[in-house]
Amino acid sequence: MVQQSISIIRVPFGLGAGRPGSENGPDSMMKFGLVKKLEGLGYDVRADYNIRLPEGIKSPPGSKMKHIEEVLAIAALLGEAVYESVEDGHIPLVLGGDHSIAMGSLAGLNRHYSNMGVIWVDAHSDLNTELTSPSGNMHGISLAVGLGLSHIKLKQIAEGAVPLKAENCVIIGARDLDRDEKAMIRSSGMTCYTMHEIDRLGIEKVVQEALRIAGNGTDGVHLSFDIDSVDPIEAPGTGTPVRGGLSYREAHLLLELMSESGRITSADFVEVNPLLDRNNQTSKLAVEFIGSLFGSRIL
Ligand code: NNH
Ligand code: MN
Ligand code: MN
Ligand code: MN
Repeated sequence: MVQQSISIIRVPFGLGAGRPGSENGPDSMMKFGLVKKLEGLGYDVRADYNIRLPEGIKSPPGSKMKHIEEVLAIAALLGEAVYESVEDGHIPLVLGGDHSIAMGSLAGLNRHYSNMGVIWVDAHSDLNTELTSPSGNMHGISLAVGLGLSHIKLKQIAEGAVPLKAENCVIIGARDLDRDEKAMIRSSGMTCYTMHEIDRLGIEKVVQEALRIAGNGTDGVHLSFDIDSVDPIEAPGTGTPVRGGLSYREAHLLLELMSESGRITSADFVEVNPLLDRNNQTSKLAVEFIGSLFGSRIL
């Protein structure tokens, strides 16, 4: 991290997911000491953004993608907030909410950075489109929107935003991909480190490669961290848990290596669902992991 001030942007929105609860993620992470943790690491922390759905926005019933109007309205507001905070010289830290909100982060950041890399840490690839989505849930299409593969374009969320370059996008932790998503990964030219590659190469090598790919010729690297990347044994409080995920130690090291690299310029932490959690362990884990990203060390 190059800058010293963090702007926490809360997005209590969960309509992009298939089950309710992730809208309580931001409050829960705040409640378990996020601000104190970041201040303890020496950052100046502002938490003045709370992105809420304006009155009267409601998708017509029966549309294939559920709550599309709500998702796009939130994304536009979040895009503004992210853009403003990064222009003001702060590091945007976006707390979800379900992963559909990443469309807003990507669109807003795109107005500031001319060529941004993205590291997407997730059990899923979020590369469906309105044509391929098996669920109709908007959180399953957000990376496709970022890459310009959907009918929904970043520029309709934030004026002037351009699609990400696939060659600077990396997925880490994938283990539940839909058929059309697999085809999308192959044809787009992006890099995807599945759990299989992590098992074989080791997380350290994977993260170093990811940072190199996302950082190659880019002027910023956004980390979009879906908590369902972590094994459900450690992170049960999430809407679409998939076994065989990142261990506590792997996720921890991944975030420490990102911190050490100094390359990460913004981040999302999404899909924490307090309603599905056990003893708030997932919220507490997310706070701890955010600490690792921002430089918390054992010694
Ligand atoms: N691929 C599935 C879909 O499109 C699941 C997506 N769910 C997620 N993504 N949690 O991270 O609905
Ligand atoms: Mn996701
Ligand atoms: Mn996921
Ligand atoms: Mn460590």
